[in-house]
Amino acid sequence: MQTGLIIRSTGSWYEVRHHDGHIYRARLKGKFKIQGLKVTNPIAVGDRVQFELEDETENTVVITGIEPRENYIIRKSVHKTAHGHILAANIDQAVLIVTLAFPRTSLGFIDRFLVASESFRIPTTLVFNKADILKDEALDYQQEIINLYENIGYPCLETSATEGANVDVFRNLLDQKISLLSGHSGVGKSSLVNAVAPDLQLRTNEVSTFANKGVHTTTFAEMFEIAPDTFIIDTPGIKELGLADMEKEEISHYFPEMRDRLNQCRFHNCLHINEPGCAVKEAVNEGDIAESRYWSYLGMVSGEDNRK
Ligand SMILES: Nc1nc2c(ncn2[C@@H]2O[C@H](COP(=O)(O)OP(=O)(O)OP(=O)(O)O)[C@@H](O)[C@H]2O)c(=O)[nH]1
Ligand SMILES: [Mg+2]
Ligand SMILES: [Zn+2]
Repeated sequence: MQTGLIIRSTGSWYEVRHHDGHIYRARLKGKFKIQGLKVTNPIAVGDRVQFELEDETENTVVITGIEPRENYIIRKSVHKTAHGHILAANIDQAVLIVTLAFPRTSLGFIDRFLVASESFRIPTTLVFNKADILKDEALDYQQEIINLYENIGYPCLETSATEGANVDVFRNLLDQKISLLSGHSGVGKSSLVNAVAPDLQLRTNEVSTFANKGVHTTTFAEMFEIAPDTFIIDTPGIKELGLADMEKEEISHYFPEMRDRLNQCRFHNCLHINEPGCAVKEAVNEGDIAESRYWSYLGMVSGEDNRK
């Protein structure tokens, strides 16, 4: 028996990477069910599996078992609503690439992403790219935003892919990890990856073209090894992560600065909207919770779709 990492999935076939780097085509052995989780796909990209060699000349193996997952991103299945679809598993971190201009990433979008990654228990770093095109005031504003998120506990990094600024820090951030790379189209995801892994150039461009064709992208994630044991998942369908069936009461638990104050609210089921004795609202009034974060929160509680 051998063990490996699922790096690609097409639904019926998988690609599994053995520790020595060899990649096999893999399929599941007969009936394969994971206890207690209603999903349409039992195995996803990022899963660590056990397998047995099936046919050496054909390079095929049979997956016989799966290791417990540290985390996973799940979506409601398009076909069976009672089931979920696992997009990726065992993600060490999410890296959200943003630009405050050209194109503008809104704070609402950042906050939605952070709430989703909190809910999936995936630590997240914010990368502010295109630092080279920001002038004085815009740079000051960016610094304010960075302070805001660092105070909450999210590491932030300013980069310029074109000028090579902090590209080495970005490389270290990814080193020996499985990272979910996300961000709006045009923020510079491919440029940053190409800056740290020039050999991969062609491949990342291919990802983009593939992505633009749509259809399969939301369903099947792909993982790229950009350096030894360093993987990125660059799958357009999971850029937004989504707030999978979150209850209203749950949302503030995924704002760390609100979570810290929840037990100080007068009512245990406080939604922090207009209840008396609300510690969250008080903190907003005192300036201890950023107004922009509170606005994002209200938008999410009211079910507003803020994907811009
Ligand atoms: N000035 C400046 N331009 C950048 C920087 N990074 C990327 N760009 C430019 O921004 C444009 C988009 O970059 P991409 O790397 O293709 O963006 P992407 O996030 O991969 O976009 P999608 O693949 O569509 O999701 C390209 O013209 C890049 O040259 C940067 O740091 N500074
Ligand atoms: Mg790209
Ligand atoms: Zn409250």
